[in-house]
Formats: sequence, C-alpha cells, structure tokens
Amino acid sequence: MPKTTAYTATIEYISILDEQGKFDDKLGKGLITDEQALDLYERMTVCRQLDEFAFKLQRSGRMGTYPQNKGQEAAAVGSALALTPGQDWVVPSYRENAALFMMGLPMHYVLQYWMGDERGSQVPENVKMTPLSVPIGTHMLHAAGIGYAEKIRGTKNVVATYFGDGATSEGDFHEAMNFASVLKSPVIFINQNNSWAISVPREKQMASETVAQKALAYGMPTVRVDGNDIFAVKYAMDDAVKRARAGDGPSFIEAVTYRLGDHTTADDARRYRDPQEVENWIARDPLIRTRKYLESRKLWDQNKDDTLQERAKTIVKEVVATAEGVSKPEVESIFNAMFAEPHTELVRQRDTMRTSSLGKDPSQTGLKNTTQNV
Ligand SMILES: Cc1ncc(C[n+]2csc(CCOP(=O)(O)OP(=O)(O)O)c2C)c(N)n1
Ligand SMILES: [Mg+2]
Repeated sequence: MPKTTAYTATIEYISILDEQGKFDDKLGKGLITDEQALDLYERMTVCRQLDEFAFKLQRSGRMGTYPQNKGQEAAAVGSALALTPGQDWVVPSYRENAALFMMGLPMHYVLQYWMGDERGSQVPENVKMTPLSVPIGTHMLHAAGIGYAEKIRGTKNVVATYFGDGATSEGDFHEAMNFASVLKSPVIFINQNNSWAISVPREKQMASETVAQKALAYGMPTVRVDGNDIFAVKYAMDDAVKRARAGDGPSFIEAVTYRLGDHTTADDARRYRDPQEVENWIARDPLIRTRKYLESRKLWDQNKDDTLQERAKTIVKEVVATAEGVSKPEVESIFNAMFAEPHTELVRQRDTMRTSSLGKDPSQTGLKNTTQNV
C-alpha cells in the first residue's frame, strides 16, 4: 500500500488594522462601529491608567502585588465586545481586566483582590464571572464545566476563558480542551500569547510554532490573530461565539500580543528581556494603533485625548478611593466562603480562632507538655 496523508491542517492568521494603520475593508466591514471603537479606546485608556496607579499603590505599600495588563488591552476589549454581559460567562486569569469591566465587574473589585481582600473575589450576582485565577492554567477546566452546564440547561450562553502562553504547558489546559471538545461545550479558549511566562520565553517551553495548533489535537477550530488589533480579535470572536451558540462546541483563539510591563510588581523584566524587543512592541501598542484609526476617521484629536486622559485619572482615583474606603472585613469572614454549612471543626476554629489540626485543644494557650497533647 502506498503511503497516504492521514491529516493535514493550516491555521489562518488574521490582521485587519495593521501596525501601519492600514485597514482591511473587506474583513473589517461592519465589525466595530465608530461608537464602539471610541468606547473601546476609552476603556483601554482607563485600564492603562488603572495599571499606572496600581503600580504606584504597590510601590507605596498600599497593595500587595499587581500584574500590569499594559500592552494587552486590545485582546481583552476586542473579545469582550462579542459577548453579552449578564448572559455569557468569563473565566479569567489576571491579564484581561478591561474585559471584566465590560462584563460588569466594578473596577474596585480588581484592586481589592490585589490588596488581599477576599471580597474582591465575591463577584456580584449579576456578573457572570469566576474570580481572578492566579494558579496558572487551572481555571480552563471550570470554563469547560460551566459551558457544559449551560448546554445541559439548553441556554445559548457561551463561556470565554483567558489564559497565557505558559498556561498551555500545563496538564489541566489539555484536559479542559479535551473535555470541552468531546462534550461540545460552548467555550471560547482565548490564549493571550505574550511570548513570556515570567522570565521563560515561549520557545523554551513549547516546541510548537504556534499556540493555536495545540487545538488541532482536540479537533477544535482554531485561529491565530494579531492580538493588538481590536478588529482582528473581534472578527475571530464573532466567529467562535456564533459556533458556540449554534451548539457546535468550543473554539480556540491565539491572540499574539506582548506585556509591556513587568510580569508583576514582584518582577524586573529588564533582567531577562532585550530592550530592543520591548521597543519593537511599544511601536505596536494597541492604544496608539486604535487612536490612529480614530484620528484617520476624524473621530479623535489631541484635545479629545487630553480630556480623556484627565477623565481616566479622575475615574481611577475614585476607584482607588472606593477600594481603600471599604471597611475591614470581620475576622470570622475567613470561615464563610468555603462551605454552605460549616462543619464541626470549622465552627470550633471560628469560635476559638485557633486550629486543632495537630490534635491540640483549641482552647489551650501556650505550650503544654507532650503527654497532655496526646
Ligand atoms: C500552577 C502554577 N504554577 C506556577 C505558578 C507561578 N506563575 C505565576 S505566573 C506564571 C507564568 C504564567 O505565564 P503565562 O501563562 O504566559 O501568563 P502571563 O503571565 O504571561 O500572562 C507562573 C509560572 C502559578 N501561579 N501557578
Ligand atoms: Mg505569557
């Protein structure tokens, strides 16, 4: 028997508003209205300001740690624009704040979370979102499950989950991809490929040329897009959302982008990144690109931009004041989030504020001799 081809595949790359500001009329027509483009630009600008403020809050001891989203805002807003707030789900990581705000999360929740206040994770009932997920790659499983639940319930609601390039090297990622495709769960897997997992460059942790091709192994429609192009991201999202709502299962989008800041405030990226690489990506900043697009359509000018920058600062100052102004939580609240009904041991810990996990009497103070402890 001659050899035959068992499988072939190609992966499309989508770019609509390119780095030089050239717009593909054919692909881009009707994708994002002028009004929406203005709104997205404003949202990206406010999020950029939030990043700047959060950085200063951390440096002045008012926040634990913070991962700046700087440079990746287009992937967030371009994708969220294709979703319906209050109906569709978002299962996030931590570098898509702008998408969360579009889905209805009050901005101060994100600051509260990074200030170490668990109430930042208690997403309001009307916002269909799981809390930020810092454990890398664990949350895509939740997305697969939530999507499956929506499918069983017979809704048309979809789930968008965000994760980095590094997360695709985790086992949970592959389990989520497998189950989502087998169960035809309406999930859109949005990979923000920023080329770095803290100090590990993409080529040191995966041998595949693209992240998008990982979806081929799961029989999932997949595409690579310019993640700094709101139009390209929206194009791919519309396609994926349509498929998911029609009952045709999950899709994968690799949004190629770059984090312009450090990994988090606990990192100094200058120690491992080539400054020229950063310069090259500053030139591809999604805010600059979107602004140039708006200017080319006579929708924007320097005056408007100055006003927006001031407004963004005012908004963020208010958000910071709200986050810092919330009253301290009750100590007992640490026992309230895990179980609907606390079990006996938990009640004992709550009442004594001590643990008996080592078999000690929680009412004991100070050291006792070993015979009394057994
Ligand atoms: C399960 C797990 N392993 C390791 C870490 C430590 N860690 C935090 S962020 C990160 C890199 C993540 O890279 P990527 O998925 O590309 O996301 P990015 O930060 O670039 O947005 C690692 C390894 C973690 N948080 N969780
Ligand atoms: Mg990364």
